Amino acid sequence: MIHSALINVMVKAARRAGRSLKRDLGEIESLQVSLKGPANFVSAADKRAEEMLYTDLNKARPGYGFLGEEGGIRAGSDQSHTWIVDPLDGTTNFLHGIPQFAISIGLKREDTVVAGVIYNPANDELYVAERGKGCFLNDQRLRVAARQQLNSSVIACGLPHIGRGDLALAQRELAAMMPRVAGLRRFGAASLDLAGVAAGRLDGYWERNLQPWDIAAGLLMVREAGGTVSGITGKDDALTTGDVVCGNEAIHAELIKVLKAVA
Ligand code: 2AM
Ligand code: CA
Repeated sequence: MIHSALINVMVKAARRAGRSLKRDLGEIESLQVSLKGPANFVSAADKRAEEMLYTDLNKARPGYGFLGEEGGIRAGSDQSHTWIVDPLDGTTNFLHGIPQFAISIGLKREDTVVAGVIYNPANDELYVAERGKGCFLNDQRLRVAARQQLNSSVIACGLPHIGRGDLALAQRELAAMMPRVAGLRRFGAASLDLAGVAAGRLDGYWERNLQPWDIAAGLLMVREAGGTVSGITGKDDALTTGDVVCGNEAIHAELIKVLKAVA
């Protein structure tokens, strides 16, 4: 599979930062003895990965802006292009040595995400998507699942983090969803949940209160794999609201129906 020069740049950056995270993951277990140790270590690993990504992406495309989870926005001379980067999505998993975390890189041109790369260095799964050119997992073209009914679907979700979000709302959503689906999952890395929907492993996914770096690349992936993505009200505003619902057209519509009824 031959990708564009742009995708090659993104993949190379993701793989280099991924090697760094993978080395750091190996260190985590030896740090578990001290309570504060691992959290500080992870935060350093996270920052190190972001700096690597900034260095590589900036070198390849000087002038593009850069929005990263750790460093915030770094404006570039080119106002129309911005990298949207999460150097470590699924931090809690990483901290616990659970191999469900990823680097997520999106590229926004004007108001549209035009390219995305999501890389899980723990299992070497690499997802790439380019607007109008499809979505791929390790060079295999992806298509969202075809299941039409919730009762045969596996649906992933996100839950409010401690001290944040609307706990009562999340409880109503879970109570409404549980009896309607074949299986409900909570994996803890939004980028990989979106990639999982693109890959047809998950039939659908919803989560609230996410940040652009969690979802920029993944939203494009679901669309390029033929899926439907929106905010929880059904409007095309997931990237700006941080609330996401996705699946194939039918499952997306079913999820919206259930979520709206308890909102
Ligand atoms: P992170 O690991 O990069 O922080 C899981 O529900 C998703 O929410 C992950 O993609 C995670 O990204 C994000 N997340 C984790 N902790 C969060 C917090 N305190 N507030 C908002 N988002 C969070
Ligand atoms: Ca994240």
